[in-house]
This record gives sequence, C-alpha cells and structure tokens, in this order.
Amino acid sequence: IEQANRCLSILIDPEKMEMDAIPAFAKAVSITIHNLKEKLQIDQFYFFVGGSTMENVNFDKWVNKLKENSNIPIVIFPGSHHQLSENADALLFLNLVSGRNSDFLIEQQVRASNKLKKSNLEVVPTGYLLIDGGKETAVQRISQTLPLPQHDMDSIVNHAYAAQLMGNRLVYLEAGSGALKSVSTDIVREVTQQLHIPLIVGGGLRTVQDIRSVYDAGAQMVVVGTAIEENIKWNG
Ligand code: 1GP
Repeated sequence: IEQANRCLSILIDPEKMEMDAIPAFAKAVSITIHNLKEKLQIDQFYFFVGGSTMENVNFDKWVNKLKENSNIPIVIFPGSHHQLSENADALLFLNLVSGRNSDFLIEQQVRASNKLKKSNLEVVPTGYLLIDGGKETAVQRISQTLPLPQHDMDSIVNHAYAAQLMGNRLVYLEAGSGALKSVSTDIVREVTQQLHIPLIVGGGLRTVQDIRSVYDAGAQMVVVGTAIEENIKWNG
C-alpha cells in the first residue's frame, strides 16, 4: 500500500451490497477502473471493505465472494474488531486519533489482537483523522467523537504529526462518507509537506476533477465510495 505512487480505493460497505450482487458489481467496476486509470494515471487500485455497522452480514463469506470475482487487492477498512477476514489481503489497523474515545484508540485494537496474532493479513497501522465534512457522518455518530474543524490547520497538522510519531505507516484524512465538503486541498498540501508517511484522503469526493486535485495536492491514495455506489460507470 505504501509503495505505489497514485492509488485509488473503491469503498464498499457489505451492508449495502447483497452477496448476489457482487459478480455484476465486480464486472462493472472493472470498466470504471480501466477508464479512471487512463484519466488519472493511477498505478494501483484497491477495494476497501468495511462499514460503521455490520449487522446481518457474514463478513468473511462476503469478502471471499468478492475475492472470487475480482483480482483487485482487498483491504479491510474496519468499523469494529468484528470486521476481520483471512480472505482479504490487508487490514488498516485504524487509530481514531482525532477523537478522545478510548474505544477507538485502544479497545477495538485489543479485541482484534487475538485473531491477528494468528493472521496472515498485512496489518497497516493507520492514523485516522475525522475532519469536518459539513454534516454529521456515520463515523462521528458511531465513534461519538467530534471532527476537527477544517479551519484549524495547526490542530490537523499536529494530530497527523502525532500519528506519525506514534508509528503509524499511513495517515487517513476522512471527511466522512457522503460528506458535503471534502478535505480541502490546502489541508492535504500542508499535511503532505509536514509528514513523510503517505496520506489517504476520502469523503465527499464526487468527480474525476475532485480526485485529481487531491492527488495534485500530494495525497497518495484517494478513497471513493458514494460516487461509485451511485454511478458505477463513473461518468463524472
Ligand atoms: C468514507 O472516505 C470514504 O470512509 C468514502 O467517502 O462515500 O463520500 O466517497 P464517500
């Protein structure tokens, strides 16, 4: 994950996609990927799989079905310690460092540890910063934490820098799924300049131009969920 220059991750929430729909989705998304690769000179694509809640979904089976239908690497982007599967390739081991809720700073991580001890997944420690995206998002609701305001550049940079000092290998700036405003390019630029670990940016990115400007500001990976969910052919 850390090595490619420009990566794009397509976020899928298994709660929103029936297992039976996976083959058709995987086929349709491969065309989208082909188009985006050309338009944005992307080196590597990933599926991010996860969600804030995961009721009535057999996560392991779901991931396996996706793996059977696609050769794009699958990265778990977990909403809780329940979202683990050996059928994936990697796991973002998230620390919600923008918040002060110990459940998402240490408790979930401890609960996942017993399984991870025996796991072959590539585990990637990731500092996760929730940034104000203009509306209350699921991450905010579930984690019971407040996002960092976009105007407070010092606070955002200091949180990201602390995440780096703590040994995280990636920093993820998250405006929240369906955000009304994505993380500003000024923030992306400043954080990129001050850190030496790669930056992931997601939340509220809806067009090819949105994505391009985030790469141009220095992000290595962009995450897109809602826009592809709503328009799989990605005409944006
Ligand atoms: C959410 O950053 C991701 O965790 C994707 O957000 O659904 O707004 O693209 P969107």
